[in-house]
Amino acid sequence: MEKTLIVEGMSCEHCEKRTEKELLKIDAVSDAKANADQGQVVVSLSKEVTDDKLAEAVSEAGYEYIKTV
Ligand SMILES: [Cu+2]
Repeated sequence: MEKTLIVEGMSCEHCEKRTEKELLKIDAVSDAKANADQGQVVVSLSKEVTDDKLAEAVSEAGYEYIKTV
């Protein structure tokens, strides 16, 4: 399963890596690909995870989770 997160505040490759790293700490997240230009992160999930949990990781990285599409 894949989810696309809308995230504000990422501006470069460094930001992308920070966000991906935090998301990958979540057990259910098997892959994370952030795109600062588009303000999106695509996460691959091996099992169910709440949007709250994903939002928490984004916030931990220092960026603003807007919504999941
Ligand atoms: Cu950056």
